Amino acid sequence: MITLYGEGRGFRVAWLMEEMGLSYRLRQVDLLHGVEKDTEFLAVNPAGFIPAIVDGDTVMVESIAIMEYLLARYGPGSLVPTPGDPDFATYQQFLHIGEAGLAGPVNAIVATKILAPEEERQNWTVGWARDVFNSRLGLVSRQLAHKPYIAGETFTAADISVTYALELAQRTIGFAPGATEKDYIARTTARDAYRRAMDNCPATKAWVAGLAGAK
Ligand SMILES: N[C@@H](CCC(=O)N[C@@H](CS)C(=O)NCC(=O)O)C(=O)O
Repeated sequence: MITLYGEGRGFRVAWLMEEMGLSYRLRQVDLLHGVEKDTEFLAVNPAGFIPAIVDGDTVMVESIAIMEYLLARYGPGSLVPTPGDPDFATYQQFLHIGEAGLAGPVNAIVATKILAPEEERQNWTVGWARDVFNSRLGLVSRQLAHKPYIAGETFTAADISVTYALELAQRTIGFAPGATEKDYIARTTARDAYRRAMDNCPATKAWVAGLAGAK
């Protein structure tokens, strides 16, 4: 049984495990209240960020790396194109752009806009992070203009990475998806595995419901 520590980007990992039919349990981590006293979690990830997993003797952090580990160790089924597939390079590229080019810059914007002291909220770095997000989003949009999924004709783990990032941006920095991205998000989030992951991630579910109610 795999233990997943924390929601947030842990949602990517839960969604992947649902797609793969792996059994896991979610161990909540509250980053905002008392994480410094959560000795069990800090023993797993002394750096104190989520997600992390424990799988037997294996302990890991970094959502995309965890996904690659699970796919290599227990899969990948149809979730990764084979290295000889013409879509493989595109798959690999967008798997990482989902975090390095999209969700990563969102973190910088959220931290500054929401967490920084009032007088430090307007700064050059926020504009830069938004430009990084937008330029990588351009690559996503260009791909989705002629393909239903981010690596091509079929759903892959890269769609989990990118969908999570787009939803995070919608929920936190006011990203308004165009028609193509909206259709894409509707397509990927209609999957049963997404719904099951959402049901297993109560904090994410409550957060999303709260945002919907606030509109
Ligand atoms: N690149 C990391 C980012 C992890 C990350 O930013 N996690 C957030 C929650 S989703 C967090 O733990 N933030 C608090 C911190 O970094 O100390 C990943 O993909 O796992």
